Amino acid sequence: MHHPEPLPAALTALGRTLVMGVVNVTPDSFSDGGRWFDPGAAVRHGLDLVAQGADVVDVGGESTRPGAARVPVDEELRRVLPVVRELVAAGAVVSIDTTRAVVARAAVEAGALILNDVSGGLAEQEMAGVAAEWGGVYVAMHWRGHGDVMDSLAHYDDVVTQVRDELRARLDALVDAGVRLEQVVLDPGLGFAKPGADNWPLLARLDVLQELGRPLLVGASRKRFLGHLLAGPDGEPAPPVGRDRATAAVSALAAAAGVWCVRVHDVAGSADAVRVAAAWSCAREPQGIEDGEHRG
Ligand code: PMM
Repeated sequence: MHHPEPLPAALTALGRTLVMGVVNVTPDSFSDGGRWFDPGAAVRHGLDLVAQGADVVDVGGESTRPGAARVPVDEELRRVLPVVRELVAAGAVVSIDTTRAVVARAAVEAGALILNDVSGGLAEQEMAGVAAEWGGVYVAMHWRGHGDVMDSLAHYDDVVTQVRDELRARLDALVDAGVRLEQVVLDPGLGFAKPGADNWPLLARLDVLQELGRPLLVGASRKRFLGHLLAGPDGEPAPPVGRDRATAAVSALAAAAGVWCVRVHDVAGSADAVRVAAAWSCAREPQGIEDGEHRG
């Protein structure tokens, strides 16, 4: 396998939280179900997200929504590979959202620079081997099981310390399998085996997850807990697209807490939010303002 380009300096030197825009090449995602299922539409959408300020485009071919059934591997490959290839050719920094080693390998061969595994290597043992051999950025998310069972696995005594400890166990297992610590980005896995209020302590105590010493990615975008927060007087959760402003607010707060990246569907609001957070923290160190991209 070829070794990855490092992330472009233009990304690593930004001095702010990155924004990852989501392109779900699926007919059934909970948040944007079916809108980008056609490869041409998916590529156009990815490029739109870049134009709106996405630093990275995350391409996924399998819905992870609660209750979702698995997609056959051939179908997942058929969905994502043309989209990854075209976005890479157009100059986008592409991340591949998959739990499958075969898909991960094909996508990085096609030029993806980030491997985003919502199972953190638990779904397929071979994934760690692919990440290790390849050597690029590997996002390991907190996960307890696939979409069909995950809500039944949502039992916590203390969600923050348990997620931290389960992520630490993943980190150790990945390193044992040959992945370098410096490759790994960790993610609390909001909404995954966490249907409701358990998501808030995770956001409020990102510092506890930061104890693990790795950069964090946060994916709150359009998730159920935001729908519940914004429920109308009848108690009906706000619909997924009605959660975008709240998502941008989470992005601002997560950026202020120092996360490496936020993963969102609606990029424009979060692109502004991470810039606000950067200018805010930069103003604590006056000399930083002179050099930052957020001058003025
Ligand atoms: N959430 C979804 C999918 N992939 N990847 C990471 N790293 N973190 C997340 O929170 C995450 C993810 C949920 O599915 P969606 O694409 O339908 O929002």
